[in-house]
Amino acid sequence: MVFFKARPGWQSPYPKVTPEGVFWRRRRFMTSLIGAGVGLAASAGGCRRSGPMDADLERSLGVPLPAVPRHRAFADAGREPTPQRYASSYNNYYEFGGSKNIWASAQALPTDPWKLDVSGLVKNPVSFDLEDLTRQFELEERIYRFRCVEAWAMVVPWIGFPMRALMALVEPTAAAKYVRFTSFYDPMVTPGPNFGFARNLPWPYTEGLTVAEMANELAFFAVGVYGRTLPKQHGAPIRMVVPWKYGFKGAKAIVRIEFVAEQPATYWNTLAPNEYGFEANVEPDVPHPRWSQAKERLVGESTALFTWEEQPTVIYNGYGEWVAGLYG
Ligand SMILES: Nc1nc2c(c(=O)[nH]1)N[C@H]1C(S)=C(S)[C@@H](COP(=O)(O)O)O[C@H]1N2
Ligand SMILES: [Mo]
Repeated sequence: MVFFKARPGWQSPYPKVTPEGVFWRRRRFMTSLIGAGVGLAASAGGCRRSGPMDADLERSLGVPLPAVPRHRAFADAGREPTPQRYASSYNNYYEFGGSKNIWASAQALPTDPWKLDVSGLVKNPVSFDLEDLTRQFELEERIYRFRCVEAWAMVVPWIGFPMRALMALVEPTAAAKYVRFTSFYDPMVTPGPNFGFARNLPWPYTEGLTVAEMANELAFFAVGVYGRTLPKQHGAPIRMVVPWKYGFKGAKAIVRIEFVAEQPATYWNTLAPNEYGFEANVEPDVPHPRWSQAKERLVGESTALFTWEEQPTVIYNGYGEWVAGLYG
């Protein structure tokens, strides 16, 4: 096993912390008062599995990928990878609803054929299909920590390629300062929590990085996970992974990447700018306006039993060695 240089707070147990995501819960509650009947009980905690994987869940997982090399620096996240039956059945994917239990409905996402357009301030705009992506970029595995802004966390063995490999191909011009990523959206397929207040959500889901962040060694595009192609609930066929930032920065099912001069509007930042900043780095000392970020709860067996295992949150999610220089 490869161990990193000691990073503060990689381990050690911790006591109880606040529950998550009141933003949505509060609104679901209000909707229920209006009598919209949206399956509240089911959405509050998501459907947990403690035993072997459910057959339907297993069918939702992708197809096995050929073995790929594991990136040496990211072979060990200091915690065990989260068992897939938990990671792939506890998701955030608001296009398919406001609960964590969207893995079955996400199977409606049409991923074949898929086109990813890269355009804007680049020398070589390009339109990829899925085969292009897996042919043109060397795939590797990286085991990354993952931290949602709602304070749940996991460890995920992604398969994909560094974002900067794509940048090298399209060659952003000097005028490019930001990058805007757009997720698949078709209201016929991805209705989202499409009721009441939620009719005016700023779809499609978009996210953004600075060009410097995208060029960082850590920034990654995942096309697989747990040795297989990406399941739809994780954002098939290609999603962003930026492990030093809160999970919402990692847009799923990317259809468009645009290099631009100004900071782009993004989904959560548009919806609630005081709660979801554009930068959104993991920072234990900067509380969300409605909860502390000092601790995080690990998804796993304990999720099933509703006795979340808690750990201290680490600055930049433990990846300061790579990214602290971006924010000096
Ligand atoms: N298109 C899209 N991307 C998204 C989301 C979403 O609702 N739609 N949710 C984000 C949030 S809040 C989190 S925590 C992660 C969850 O990723 P996972 O379900 O693969 O664990 O996806 C992010 N990417
Ligand atoms: Mo999240």
